[in-house]
Amino acid sequence: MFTVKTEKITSKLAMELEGKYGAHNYHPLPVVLSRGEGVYVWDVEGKKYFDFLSAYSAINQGHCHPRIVESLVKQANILTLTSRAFYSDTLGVYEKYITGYFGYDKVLPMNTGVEGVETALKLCRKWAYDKKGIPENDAKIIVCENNFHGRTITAISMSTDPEAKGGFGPYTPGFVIIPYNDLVALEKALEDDKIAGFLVEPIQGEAGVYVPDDGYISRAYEMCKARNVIFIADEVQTGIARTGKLLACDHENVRPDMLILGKAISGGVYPISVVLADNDIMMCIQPGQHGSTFGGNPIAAKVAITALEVVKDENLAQNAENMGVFFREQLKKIQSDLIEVIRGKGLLNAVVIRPKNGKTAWDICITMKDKGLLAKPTHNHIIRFAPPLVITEEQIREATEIIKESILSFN
Ligand code: IF1
Repeated sequence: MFTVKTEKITSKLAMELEGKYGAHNYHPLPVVLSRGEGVYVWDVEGKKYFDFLSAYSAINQGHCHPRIVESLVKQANILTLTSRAFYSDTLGVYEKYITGYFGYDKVLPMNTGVEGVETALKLCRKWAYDKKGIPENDAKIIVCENNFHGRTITAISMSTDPEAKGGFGPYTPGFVIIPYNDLVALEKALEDDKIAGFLVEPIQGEAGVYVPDDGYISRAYEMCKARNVIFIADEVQTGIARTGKLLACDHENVRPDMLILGKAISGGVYPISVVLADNDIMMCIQPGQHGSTFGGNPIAAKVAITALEVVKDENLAQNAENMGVFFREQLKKIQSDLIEVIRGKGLLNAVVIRPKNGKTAWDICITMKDKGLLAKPTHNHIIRFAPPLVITEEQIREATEIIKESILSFN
C-alpha cells in the first residue's frame, strides 16, 4: 500500500507513520494537528487547543492569517520561482519594503533561520578581510554559551549543548565562546584584534528564555563599536514583535550592524529568512560568493511584505507587550511550589519547574494538552509559553486557567 488517504488518518496512525518512516530526530508531544486558525489549532479528532508554542515563534500573526495566506495563494498562481539567475518583478519591491521597514541599506534573502546565520557569518568574515584588514583565515567571531543558532555544522560548532553538538565533529573553527550576559568576559575577548564580530541572541530562546540584565545589549554594542567589531543580532526567534517591540534590540535602542530574521517574517506560512546590513558590510559580497535557489523567490517576497504589514496594521508589538505583562501577572497568582521562576518579555515567556514526586515539565505539558493547551518543555524543567501575538485578554485568562489547573493537579 503506497497511498495514505489523509481524510482517514487518525492520531494513532499519524504517529505510527512518523515513527516508522521518519527519522527520529524529534520527540513530539503526542498530539496530531490538522488545522489552525488564529491562536487555536485542532487535532485530527477535532479537539481544539490553544497554541502556546506558535511553531517556536514563527506564527506570531496567528495561524493561517487570511491576508498572508491570500498573498501566498495569489502569487503561487502567477509565478513561484525564477532562481536568482534572472530578475523578478517581485524581489526588488520586497527588498525596498523590508529595508525601509527595518532601516538598513540592503537585505540578503535566504530561507531558513540557520541559513540567515550562516550568511551573517560569511559576511562578517568577508568584511574582516576586505575592510578590517584581518589576515585571511584568521578572523574570529565571539559567541555566547548556551546559544542556539540552528542545526548546521557551523551552527553546532558554536554550540555548547552536548546534545546538539556531540558526535558531529569535526567542527568549524574560528569561534570564541564566552558566557552570556557577561560584559567583563566580552571586554576581555574583544582585546584580541582578530575578532571580527559578536553574534548574540538578545534573549536566549533555547537556553530557556534567558533574559539578560538591562543594559547588557546596549553596553555590548558600544564595546563592539569601540573595537571596530560587527555586532550581529540573531533575532530569528525574538524578532517580529515577539518580545513587545518590533525587535528585542529595540528595548535598548540598539541598531545591530547585522540583523538576522526568520520564522515570523512569513507568519509561518513559508520558510523565509533575511540578513539586513548597510552597504559597508553588504557590499563585501560579490556575484558568485553567496546565494540560494529559493532565497527571495516571488512567493516569499509577497508573503513577507504582507506578514510584515500585518505586524504593523494589527499593532502586534504593542499587543505582545500588553498581553505579556498581563500573562505574567496571571501566572504569578498560581500558588504552587512546582513553579520556581516565571520570566520573559512580551509574549516570549518561560516557567521553570521544580520537579516533584518524579513529575517533570513534560508531565505538566501532557496534562495541559489534555485540558486544551499546547506548550513544549525544554531542558526537562522549563516550559516555554509563546502564544500567537494576536491573542486577547479573554483568551489569556482562559489559557492561564488551564495552565493553573494543570500545575495544581501536581501539587
Ligand atoms: C528546532 C529552540 C526555538 C533560533 C535562533 C536560528 C534558528 C533558531 C535564535 C534556526 C531556531 C528553533 C528551531 C527548532 C527549535 C527552535 C527553538 F528550542 F531550539 F530554541 F525556537 F525556541 N536562531 N530555533 O531560535 O532557525 O533554521 O530552524 O529556521 O526544531 O530545531 P531554523
